[in-house]
Amino acid sequence: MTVDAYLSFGSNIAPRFEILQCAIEALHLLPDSGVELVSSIYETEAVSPYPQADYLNCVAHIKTELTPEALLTSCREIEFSNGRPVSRDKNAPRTLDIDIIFYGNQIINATKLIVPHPRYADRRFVLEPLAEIAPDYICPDTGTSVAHTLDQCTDRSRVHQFFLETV
Ligand code: PH2
Ligand code: MG
Ligand code: MG
Repeated sequence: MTVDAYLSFGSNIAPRFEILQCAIEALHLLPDSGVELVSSIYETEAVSPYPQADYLNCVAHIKTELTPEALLTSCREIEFSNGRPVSRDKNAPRTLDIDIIFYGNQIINATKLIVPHPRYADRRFVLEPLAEIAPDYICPDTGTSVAHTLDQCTDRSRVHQFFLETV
């Protein structure tokens, strides 16, 4: 069975841009999966209890035959091969974080994996790139569209499209 899954990528440790590029390249090598669309990259203010560097964030739409658990394992492998420490403080800066936002219309409440992501609707850094590539996608937990969820989002932290400076 092929499932549409949406993944969120974030990095706020240098070299942020190259790390996201590597992660998207690795995504193309996922077994039994294909990359459908990748959003623009956004520079975003860290949502954090204490100040930390701005993130780069993006979202990808894949079609996959991997189970949610296998997809999570593959995402962890991509995180680790991009320098993510095995354990660290929950709110610490990160070289690479990959979160499964949606896995088809499935609602998963396992110890290791909660999907839809428990905080996606409160995070502009997830919703802006998601709305760029999938505004009409129906969020399986609420039955409303991504565009509407973004419209209702009260997170006012800074999110804007990131362009590389050209010389
Ligand atoms: N990830 C977090 C916590 N805060 N803030 C931004 N802007 N972008 C993120 O990816 C992010 C965050 C936890 O995973
Ligand atoms: Mg995260
Ligand atoms: Mg994560």
